[in-house]
Amino acid sequence: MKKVLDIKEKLLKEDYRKETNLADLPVIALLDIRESEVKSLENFGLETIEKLAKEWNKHYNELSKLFPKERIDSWIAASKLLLVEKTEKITTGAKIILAGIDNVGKTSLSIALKHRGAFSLLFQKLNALTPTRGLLRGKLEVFGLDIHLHELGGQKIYRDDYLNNPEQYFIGTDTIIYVVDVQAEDRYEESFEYLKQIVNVTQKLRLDVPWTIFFHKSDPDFVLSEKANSIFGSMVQYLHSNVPSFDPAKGIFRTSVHIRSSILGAFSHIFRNISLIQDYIANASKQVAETLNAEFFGLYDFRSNICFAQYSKNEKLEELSHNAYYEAIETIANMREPFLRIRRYVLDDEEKTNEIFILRDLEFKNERYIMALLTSDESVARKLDQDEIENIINRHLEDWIEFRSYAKFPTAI
Ligand SMILES: Nc1nc2c(ncn2[C@@H]2O[C@H](COP(=O)(O)OP(=O)(O)OP(=O)(O)O)[C@@H](O)[C@H]2O)c(=O)[nH]1
Ligand SMILES: [Mg+2]
Repeated sequence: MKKVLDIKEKLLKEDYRKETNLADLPVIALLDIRESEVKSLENFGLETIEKLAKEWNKHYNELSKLFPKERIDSWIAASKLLLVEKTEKITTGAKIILAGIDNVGKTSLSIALKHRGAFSLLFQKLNALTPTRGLLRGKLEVFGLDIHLHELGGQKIYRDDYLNNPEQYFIGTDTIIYVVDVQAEDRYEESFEYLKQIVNVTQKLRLDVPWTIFFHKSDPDFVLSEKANSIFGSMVQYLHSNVPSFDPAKGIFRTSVHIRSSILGAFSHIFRNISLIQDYIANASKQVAETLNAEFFGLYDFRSNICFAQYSKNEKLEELSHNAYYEAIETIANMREPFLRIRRYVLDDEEKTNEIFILRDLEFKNERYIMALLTSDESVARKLDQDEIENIINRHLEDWIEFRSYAKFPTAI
């Protein structure tokens, strides 16, 4: 019972919170929606919570021409959450496809993401890799939501099968990651060709899901040639013109197994992107950061390392924090024991800011998370012994942690 009241408070304007028939409420009842926006939804026949929750996908493309997708997604998520008790099966988890020609580093990416322990051990694993034979399924659990990672082994003998029987591989996917090896100059053309072929089959399946492209093996000392720049530019342009939900501003990542934060950052971004309650979580994370006077706040899933809730003042601090997170969990010998790590950094900015990085484990509702904070406020670091931090996070994120398994809903095709 409590749950429903919480949802109403979080999602509905005050006047509507006492209503019991949530399905028939007009969309204006949603907390974060304006009258002009409601008019447009009505024009598409999405005038009630139920209609919005169930029929949004018919009008998503037109709507996204009128409003930022983040706003539309948050209305959809809100309306679905409001129907939670009425819907039989809400969560099915999410499916991510990892594609690209052979040897670009797909298997390495998923291993690096999940790796715990010494960095040198990671390279032992990666050096011993053999080509993936056909489809390789992996499962990550992120905030109680199952993420199915489907890796399509990239050798030519397997590719034809995906292209000839795409429905067996692509149906039901929530997002596609295409991996390119920036160091394999002699294979750029082949990589581009395969990208076009996959775009083509997904179009035939009318699968309009977000795409991400990883320019992988962007090792620290690697410099892109002119040829690389030009052909990668064409790939991005191609995706932009042919995949409506590819966003060049958000969908491109340079990754390398030598820069752990690049992988963690990219996967965390993708995960947050397919989660329909991302806006709420981003907001709540920002509030936590503000309350704690922190420049970065992140809540990492204990098992997958994915940073589900995050606020960062800028990208540089995000990178610093993700790197510090990996560095720390590599040295924590016994993850079962409670732990607290504090490290100081002097930032390379004009003021040479002193930042304190704090990492500790937290438990909410019997699940374990790892929290990272970056702050220049000494008093925050000193307050750590108390349960102050846990309380603050609890206050802002509790409901979303509780609703975490509703983060993704089956999207009808
Ligand atoms: N320099 C560098 N090498 C990498 C990186 N990531 C992976 N590799 C190497 O690239 C090679 C191929 O990696 P895999 O992960 O097996 O490639 P794959 O895409 O899974 O290949 P298939 O399974 O055949 O499709 C391995 O020798 C890795 O060590 C990286 O970021 N930088
Ligand atoms: Mg592989």
